[in-house]
Amino acid sequence: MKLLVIGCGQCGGRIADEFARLNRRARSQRGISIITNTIAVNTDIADLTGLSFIKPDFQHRILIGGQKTGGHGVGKINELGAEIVREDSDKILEAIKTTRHFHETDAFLLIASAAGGTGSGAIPILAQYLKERYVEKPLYNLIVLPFKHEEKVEERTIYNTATCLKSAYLVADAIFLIDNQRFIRKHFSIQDNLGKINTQVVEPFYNLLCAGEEKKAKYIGSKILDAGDIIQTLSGWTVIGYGESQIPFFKLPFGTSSFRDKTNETQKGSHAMNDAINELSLKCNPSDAKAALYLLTAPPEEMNMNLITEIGSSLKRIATEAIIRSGDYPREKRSVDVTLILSDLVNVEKVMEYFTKAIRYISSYKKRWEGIEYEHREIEEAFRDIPSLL
Ligand SMILES: Nc1nc2c(ncn2[C@@H]2O[C@H](COP(=O)(O)OP(=O)(O)OP(=O)(O)O)[C@@H](O)[C@H]2O)c(=O)[nH]1
Ligand SMILES: [Mg+2]
Repeated sequence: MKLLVIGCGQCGGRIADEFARLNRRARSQRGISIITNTIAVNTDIADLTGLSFIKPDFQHRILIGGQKTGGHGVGKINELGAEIVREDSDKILEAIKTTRHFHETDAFLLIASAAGGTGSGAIPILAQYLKERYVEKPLYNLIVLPFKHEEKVEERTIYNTATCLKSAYLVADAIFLIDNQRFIRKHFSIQDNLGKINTQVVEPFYNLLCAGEEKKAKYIGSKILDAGDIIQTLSGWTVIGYGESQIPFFKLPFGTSSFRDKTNETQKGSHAMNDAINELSLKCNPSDAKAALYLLTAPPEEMNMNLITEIGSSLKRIATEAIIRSGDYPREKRSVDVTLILSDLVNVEKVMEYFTKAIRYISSYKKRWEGIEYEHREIEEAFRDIPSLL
């Protein structure tokens, strides 16, 4: 599957940059291309300059709202992010149109954080413009949810997140939800953490996108997972995860023939599946998914029906309501890997929490504002009654 990737704002741009890196890796390791173009859009010139893999020209690193923000971002006001992208959308649409292999694009992937200003405001507006213009092309969002500590200290965090999620849901075909908090590793600085989180966020997409683009016969599975399967699966709130089970380097020559080894073999599969479930990009209940997809990647000699069946049934046991699609991708590597997508989630607790908290925030904000207006009126009245010396 080939994506056209657009990152909005700082977080969106950096994750898009990781996708550009992934594409390079696919080209150099596997000789295939999984991305038709990667673009970063931002109101902040420094953020655009700091990227590494996205081409460093104005068609790929697009500065918007230059006059309004002086190139320094919108300071967490996502309404301003939305307004700026409305005014400057021509630049972005033009860059998309001139993509060299645009016709090969299977879907758009737009990326942003929900809590910031630029990306949070820009993503739904841009999605809407693209949907109107390219009616037939699936359009997905990848939205990063804030860390817990940000929800506590910054008032706009909840409000931005809720408005971004609602607006994105109204336009995008599916939304990958990524919870920053799930990826926190202690002992790393924030900057280190962000870089590592971004790498982990894109990793599950590697095999998933490569599988259907593979050209060499020996890497083509018995059940190919291609763009059609992915597009049929993706809808509404979606999470993604990746798990692996290492294979020991040295195996006894008659290893796989005994009963015990056969059991170990299938256990490797369910171990990788459990790992993928534990590593899902947002905590959710698998039984809330109406669609699911898994891709098994393993060395050709490890790939067999036992393994595939075991993985399928371990998913069916927990994603009880889901239509499950699957594929296998034989690669030379010393591990059994599972990429997992749960989609069309009917209930996402975390999203509901944001909506509830945002409603509370809006009503308390209104009350506070009415209070301030009242006090302001009193001051103005008193001010009028004081004699002036002028
Ligand atoms: N995973 C991840 N999260 C990030 C990254 N950079 C920022 N964030 C998160 O994104 C949110 C802040 O949004 P930004 O993307 O910085 O904001 P922006 O879209 O550039 O908007 P403004 O700076 O307000 O104009 C916070 O929740 C951060 O924790 C990143 O590189 N990776
Ligand atoms: Mg910014």
